[in-house]
Amino acid sequence: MTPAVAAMPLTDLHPSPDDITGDTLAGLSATPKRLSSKYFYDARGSQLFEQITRQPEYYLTRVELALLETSMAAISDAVAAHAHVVEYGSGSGRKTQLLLEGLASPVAYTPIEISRTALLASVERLGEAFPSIEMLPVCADFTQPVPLPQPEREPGHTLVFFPGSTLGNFTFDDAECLMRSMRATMGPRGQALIGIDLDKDPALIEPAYNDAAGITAQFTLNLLARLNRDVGSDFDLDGFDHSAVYSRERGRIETHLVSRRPQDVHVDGRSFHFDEGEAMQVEYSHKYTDARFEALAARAGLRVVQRWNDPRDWFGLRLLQP
Ligand code: AVJ
Repeated sequence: MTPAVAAMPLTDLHPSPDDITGDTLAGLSATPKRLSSKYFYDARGSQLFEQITRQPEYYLTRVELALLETSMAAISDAVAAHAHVVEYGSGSGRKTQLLLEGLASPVAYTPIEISRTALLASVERLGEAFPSIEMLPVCADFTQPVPLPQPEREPGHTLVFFPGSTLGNFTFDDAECLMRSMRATMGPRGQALIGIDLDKDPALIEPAYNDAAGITAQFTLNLLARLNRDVGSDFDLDGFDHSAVYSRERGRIETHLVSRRPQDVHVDGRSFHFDEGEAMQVEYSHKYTDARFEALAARAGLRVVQRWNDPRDWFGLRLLQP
């Protein structure tokens, strides 16, 4: 019996197989070909991502968790009490635990997460740890408009929590669009706490996306396994290589799946040809300078009111307001 989950009102807006098929066909028809990184996160993908966060080369999660811990008192001072915390792409909820512990009496917690398995597991754990905080899980693609559940108790304001440098997975234009929708979610008196990976020596960044144990390669290739299952495509997982390269010019890791030989892939009755060496774009992970991040926020109508960095300036937390 799992009463905590059974009692929880899950809002389920998980993308339909038709949505995923449509996105896949559009991406394979584009030049160069691309697939959306949001589909990395099925149950297995979320698990592999958790494994990535424990690889020695993947500094992001470790550094952000430590930064959250050391800056929590200051964050708590800067964030109004009785918040409704809304988290985009909550994953396992490890960072949420620290935030909900540190904030002054949050009223409700709404995680918006595309992986139903990861969502239910995290909210069950958090519900037990924080019995006085109302848990309002939403399974959804947070890039689409999401109707927010209303907490039973009136919150003081909304705090959008967007850690992990997940923002970095979006192009500048898409990130602006997403931050605009966050501004709408938080309202005129709301706030957002956003985690960003900072620009640094590529010799530190590239290994984080090319771990020696090969977990990131498995994570990238799992996208093809997931599509084979959910849209009935016939990608050969042995036919592609993971490639992640840092572009200094664009300030981002560019991840591709590179075709090892000439081959054809079939999706929904259509055929797509890959040349040997053809690279299909599957993920960006942008790294930010303060100037670049502030320009982005400004375009979305938000301003940075406080900033916290770890001692080496590898990772940052930014508090934003309309
Ligand atoms: C989801 C943004 C935290 O881009 O660093 C990790 C996803 N991809 N390794 C990132 C990811 C490859 C990750 N975030």
